[in-house]
Amino acid sequence: MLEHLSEQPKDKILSLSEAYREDPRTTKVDLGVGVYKDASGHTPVMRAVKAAEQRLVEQQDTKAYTGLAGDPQFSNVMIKLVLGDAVPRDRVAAVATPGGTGAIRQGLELIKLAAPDATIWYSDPTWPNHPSIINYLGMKSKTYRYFDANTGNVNYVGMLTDLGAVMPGDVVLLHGCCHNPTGANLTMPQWKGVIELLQQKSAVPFIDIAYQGFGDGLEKDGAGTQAVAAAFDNVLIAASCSKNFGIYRERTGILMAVAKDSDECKIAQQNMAFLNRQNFSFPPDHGARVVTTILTDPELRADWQAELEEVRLGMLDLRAQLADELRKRSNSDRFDFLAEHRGMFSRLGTTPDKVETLRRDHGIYMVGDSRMNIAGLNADTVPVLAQAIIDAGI
Ligand code: PLP
Ligand code: TYF
Repeated sequence: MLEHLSEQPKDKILSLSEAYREDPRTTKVDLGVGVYKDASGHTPVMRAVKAAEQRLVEQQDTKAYTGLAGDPQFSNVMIKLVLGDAVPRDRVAAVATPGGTGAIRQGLELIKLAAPDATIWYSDPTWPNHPSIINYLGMKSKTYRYFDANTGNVNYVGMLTDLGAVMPGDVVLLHGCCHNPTGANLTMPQWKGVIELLQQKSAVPFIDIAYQGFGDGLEKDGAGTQAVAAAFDNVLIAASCSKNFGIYRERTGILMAVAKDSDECKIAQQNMAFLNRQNFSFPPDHGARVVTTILTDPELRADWQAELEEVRLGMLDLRAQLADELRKRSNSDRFDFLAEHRGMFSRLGTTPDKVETLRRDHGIYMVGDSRMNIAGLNADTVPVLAQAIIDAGI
């Protein structure tokens, strides 16, 4: 049987980490995989997470199965965190999933059950796992333009033009905030424009929100998602706790489905639990319980928010430093967009050739599409990167 297998395409982002590890240069800089790192290059366990885990060790008295949808309290706190009061609770179905990726996968499978012929529209570019999972599931897809490499901004006109071809019932995948890989995001007026267009088209929005709290703060980062959730009968939302709680390996995420009323919500909930049962049965619990513990305890919650804010402001500071160094060294403002971008990533907007030059000549590792993880920088490496960008003729 196994002799019939052929090699599968590798994940380019994860392969880059391997290449980085094998590079013997001590001056190398890792701007690859999207994991938050502090100034010393370490990915810490957040204080509130440690405290919540400590509490669980002491107080948890069973590891018996939860439910197929995970712990209902996790759903409650996450719906509140991501959707605020945008939609009445009895219109939101939710299941815990293995990470945000699990939520995307379960959301796509829900679409397959409900609307197998729907086309899934995703941004060009997007996180490579979007098309990878969509194609693996054999679903129809199309792309819409999103990024203008000349300005480093959202290509809003191109986006609306392409989404003008959406057919009724098609699904449009949007990044809730901190667009991966570009770092360029919709403004609130632009979100409103997209909402109006998708309403006219009778489309179903599907929001992937994996970086809430990494851009403009927890509330502002949720604003686009909330505006969408409030504006449609049906919306899917895949939320990840990997980044904003720093619990990457715990595999903590949630799929939410906004239904038009509570009856529709019940059937969606039942289908989502069914899909969990088909794919992995009960979702992982530890990370979800840590998140619930933090969000329901005022002290832990305040400490988590404070640390998340430190992380966010640290990345903004690195962005400002990098834009500043590049302004000085290039005698131009053409890299100013780096300070405008939000989240972990920015797309520099250069060719794979130049990305390779940065790696070969300077030991700077970024993804081939010139995506950089800003959190991979520190005060010492910012000027090194800036000079390397100039030396490489970018
Ligand atoms: N969506 C995007 C855009 C991401 O960048 C990530 C990051 O890993 C995810 C979803 C899901 O992450 P995870 O499955 O680790 O929670
Ligand atoms: O885009 C990133 O770097 C993160 C981490 O298959 C990641 O989202 C990268 C690749 C992957 C899973 C997660």
